[in-house]
Amino acid sequence: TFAQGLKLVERDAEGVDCAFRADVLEGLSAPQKAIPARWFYDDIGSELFEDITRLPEYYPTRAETEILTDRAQEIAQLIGPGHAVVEFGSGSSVKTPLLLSAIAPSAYVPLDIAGDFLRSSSAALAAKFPALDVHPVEADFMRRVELPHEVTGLPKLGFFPGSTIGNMIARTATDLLRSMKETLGEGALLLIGMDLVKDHDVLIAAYDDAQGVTAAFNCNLLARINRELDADIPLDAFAHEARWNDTFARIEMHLRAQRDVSFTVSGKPFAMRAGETIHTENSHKFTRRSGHQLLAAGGWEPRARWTDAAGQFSLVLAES
Ligand code: AVI
Repeated sequence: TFAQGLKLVERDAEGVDCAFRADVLEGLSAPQKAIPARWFYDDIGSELFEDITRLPEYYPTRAETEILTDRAQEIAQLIGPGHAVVEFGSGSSVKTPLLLSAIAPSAYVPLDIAGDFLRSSSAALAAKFPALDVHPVEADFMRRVELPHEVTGLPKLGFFPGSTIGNMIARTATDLLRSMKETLGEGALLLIGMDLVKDHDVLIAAYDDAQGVTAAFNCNLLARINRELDADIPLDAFAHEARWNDTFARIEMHLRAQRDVSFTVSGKPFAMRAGETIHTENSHKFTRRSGHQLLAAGGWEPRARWTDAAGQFSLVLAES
């Protein structure tokens, strides 16, 4: 069965997402301009991200899918049947079915802020698993989320694949892991993807692909600001950039101004110098140790860990 999602995103009288506007205005006012990466994912951004996952250079999705395929039995044995699987994000058309077929859950609850994408991907999944109760919730999962009453009493498995945890700085990641624990309740399990530190050229290529899909994904953030926040940012004045930051063990994405540029967002004026950047994403890469330290800081104890054959990506099962 497929329940229509609950709507939990706060909008003003004109339908503007208040948190989006606040983050953009604050981020563009900082000395190093920066906008949180979660705002990439409107419907267009979510589709572009799906395209990224199919790129030859973007190894994480293939590596994680390989783990879920090759280790399905082992994973299922450790988790057991009958869980409510709570996915933090809309779910991928490949990874989610792999997990659901492996572990025979009772219910599936995807949480996401991109409402239309959430509803269409949930409907597709419900069609694939007709016996499964699917309860999508449109919500910002960075905060504690009230789960639908239908899954009360079921054991909970949080699923957070894709190394999305790597898109947060340590403090935010820790806060998220703690709110996941609150959302899921005592005794819950968490299956989480964590991308690994590796050769920098491999990393840079994964975030600056030859076809320019990642560039389009990055630039869509500016287009989204223009569409939703009454802004006039000249898109042709910005170029995509991916760089490795060794101090923080992360790939950074920026939008670099190609010339001096000025624009307004929601009536507020902004100016940028040629060469100045808007920092749009961090994608932290982990070692076994740094991954486990982060989980522990968020209140989760690692129980098992798998990597793909090439050792590019890890999937960790943790217990609260
Ligand atoms: C969703 N997240 C884990 C992706 C990543 O690899 O950090 C987002 C992404 N950004 C550029 N390419 C993919």
